[in-house]
Amino acid sequence: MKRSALSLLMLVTFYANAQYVSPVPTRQQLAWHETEFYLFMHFGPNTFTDKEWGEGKESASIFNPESLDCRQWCRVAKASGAKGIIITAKHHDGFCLWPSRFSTHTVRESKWKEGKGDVLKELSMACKEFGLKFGVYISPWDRNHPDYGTPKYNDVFVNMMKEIFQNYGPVWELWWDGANGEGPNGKKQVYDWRRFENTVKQFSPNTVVFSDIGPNIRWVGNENGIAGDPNWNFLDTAGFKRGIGAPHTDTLNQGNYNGKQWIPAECDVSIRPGWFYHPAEDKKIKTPQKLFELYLKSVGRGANLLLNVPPDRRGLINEKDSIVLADFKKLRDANFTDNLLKEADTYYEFSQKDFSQRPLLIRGFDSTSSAYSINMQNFIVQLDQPTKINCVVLREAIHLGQSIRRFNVVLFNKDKPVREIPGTSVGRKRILTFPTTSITSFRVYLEDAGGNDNISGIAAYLIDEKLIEK
Ligand code: FUL
Repeated sequence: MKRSALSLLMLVTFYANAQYVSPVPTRQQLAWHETEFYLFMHFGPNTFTDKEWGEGKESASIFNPESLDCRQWCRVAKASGAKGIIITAKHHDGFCLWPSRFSTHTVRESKWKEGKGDVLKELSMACKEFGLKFGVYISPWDRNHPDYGTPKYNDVFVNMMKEIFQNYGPVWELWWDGANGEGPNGKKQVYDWRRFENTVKQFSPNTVVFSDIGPNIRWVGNENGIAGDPNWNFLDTAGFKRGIGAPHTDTLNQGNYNGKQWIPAECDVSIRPGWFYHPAEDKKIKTPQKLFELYLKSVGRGANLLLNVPPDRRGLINEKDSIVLADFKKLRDANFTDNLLKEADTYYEFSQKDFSQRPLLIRGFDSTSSAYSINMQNFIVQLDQPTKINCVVLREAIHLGQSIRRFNVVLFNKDKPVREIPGTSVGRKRILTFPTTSITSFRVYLEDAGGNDNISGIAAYLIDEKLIEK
């Protein structure tokens, strides 16, 4: 490339970056960010056949969770600190957990409660009672419905969504699975996504919609519960589709650095190897420590954690899972309750010599709401006495966008810098862990953010060293 062309390219790139204005979340997305951690529940005929992907030919009569108790699910969810439950109302096998008028493969055709049962009704009511958000997974792929593979199926799917919104709403999050295989007639469906999106807008405008590419929440690109580092809340969706045709998994994992739409990542992962309950996996449940690690790699990178805990054949969350969930909660409480900065003072860097000036900000982390922020470039946190820490949590005021592109946290003991923790994205929450270090102060340098560094919270902890990756 000629020199002049290269300089022009550099100029254009510089200009494009300089001009970049971060998109901002909608009110619904902002509220979604605050939910942080919630449960996924895969439940249906697969629970009884020991399959992961039912074929759609299973007899409806096998669905018979004799002790089903959605209030027990909610109790377990509450005790784990989860903020909501997303239920597989219809998985790929097409079986509906509600008596849909648009299918003949539903709870109504099952043995359960002599065909009078309705899981969506019981769960939506229990969620209301327990103050949990109610979310619905509905698979567009349907291996049972006779209309699948024809334009008529798009009507069916729209009608099913309407039924759900009208009979069980409010639906907080709607989950569209990207898998798209053949139906009973051997054909794949051509989905009318625009119509599906319009149906949500019209009948449930506050619902946030998840899929590979949003429109409101994106898949994180893996099913391991791990967000990218960095993790940008932006995605460019133009030219991409759901399923095959979605952006590269790395892009979903990290987002687009200069993306045009605010489409944050949700990390879905199962507490067991499979998504549905299988008795043989009772011994393969993730440990509370493993879940804590995933929490650091999802929520700790500014994403949300959607943890699948599948009800068993009785229709209950298995004791083995609920014990692990309660212990996971205990780990989060034990390690993130004692913010060591409560008594610390925080200063703008330029005010460091002027300690008579009133300290500026943030003593607590969670005490500062996300609606509050201060435009703060580099700053200093001064502790009263030497303190051991191995974790710093930063929070960006994302209602104003995501503008921090690079940061460095420098730990000091007296005047000596003892450790640097460089990083990139912050977003809603950034949890940084490092070997235990005794400090008297630390500085946070926010770089490359065009002067819009809106830190809205900061905290430091001494967490159990066994929970920190070496
Ligand atoms: C995938 C599905 O094929 C799995 O069965 C599961 O529901 C997972 C959450 O999404 O696409």
